[in-house]
Amino acid sequence: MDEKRINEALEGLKKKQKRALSRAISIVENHEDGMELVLEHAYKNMNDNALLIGITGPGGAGKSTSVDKIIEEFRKRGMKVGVMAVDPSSPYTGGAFLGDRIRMFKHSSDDGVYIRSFGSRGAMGGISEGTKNALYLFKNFDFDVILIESLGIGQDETEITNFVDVTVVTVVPGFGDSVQIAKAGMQEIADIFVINKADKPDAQAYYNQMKEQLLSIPEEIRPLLMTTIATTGKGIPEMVDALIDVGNRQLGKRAQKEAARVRHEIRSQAMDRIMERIDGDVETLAEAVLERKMTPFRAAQMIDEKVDIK
Ligand SMILES: Nc1nc2c(ncn2[C@@H]2O[C@H](COP(=O)(O)OP(=O)(O)OP(=O)(O)O)[C@@H](O)[C@H]2O)c(=O)[nH]1
Ligand SMILES: [Mg+2]
Repeated sequence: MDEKRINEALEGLKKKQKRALSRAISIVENHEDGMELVLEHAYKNMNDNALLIGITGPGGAGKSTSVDKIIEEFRKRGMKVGVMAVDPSSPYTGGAFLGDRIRMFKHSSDDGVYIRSFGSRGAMGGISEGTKNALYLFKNFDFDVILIESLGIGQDETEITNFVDVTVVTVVPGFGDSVQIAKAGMQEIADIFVINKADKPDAQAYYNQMKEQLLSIPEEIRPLLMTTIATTGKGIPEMVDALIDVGNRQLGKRAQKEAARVRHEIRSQAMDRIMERIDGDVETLAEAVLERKMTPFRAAQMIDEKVDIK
């Protein structure tokens, strides 16, 4: 283990140095030696000061462009911003990566902003283990806001909602009709719906349709509906007002949400480990089941017995 590297990272984290944050994230993301030490430190020293905002939505909706403008708006208000950009792994949106770099460069001279891109590593647009762990690291710093951009449209793909106080779903005019949006479960995860690219000609019609659709949701849990033109920044100050407003209202739900999430996280990580252990047996048993030599029920029982022994 490169103890020097680990110790430097830990010392740097204590002093809240951005360089140490970058290094610690790399250690955790790449599963380098010492990862557990870094994680342990990060988890124990997390603070709950930052408002956590998730920005999700389909590819190309303008999430990164919006995040860029949102950063500026928070900075105007004197707030420190951390950004986690979870890159979509789809080759069709490969261009976004360069975009992120250019944006990063723009804010790189500002000490109140820290931006880091993450590969989603095939996690179905969901949030990878490395990204989750990086969030613990971000929470060791003194950000007032942490923004997490991730690709996703449905409930399955937007696990991120479990980690944030406010979830924004960014859509664009023409992105599906209201039925498709309802089917994707987007209304359930969104605290705020943002129709970006409001400069498009069909934006008003799309807004009206969405507004109507949202009326079917009880008012207490109905997501806000807003429009923005991220490229010009139109609607961004209003969006930031709403983020702060909704965020403050959601703070009371944090403890309950965290308890549910921690249970889910332990379960899902344990599941992954168990899955890895039983994969070979599943293969072998599947053959026996396919040859009608055994029921799937019995196969599962056998695996259960085996896992039990260890
Ligand atoms: N006309 C118009 N174009 C926009 C607007 N916002 C963003 N765009 C453009 O849409 C394209 C995609 O923007 P991004 O911000 O990269 O979108 P994204 O949602 O982050 O995309 P992924 O990260 O690939 O999922 C870019 O060419 C932007 O310039 C807008 O309000 N109006
Ligand atoms: Mg993007």
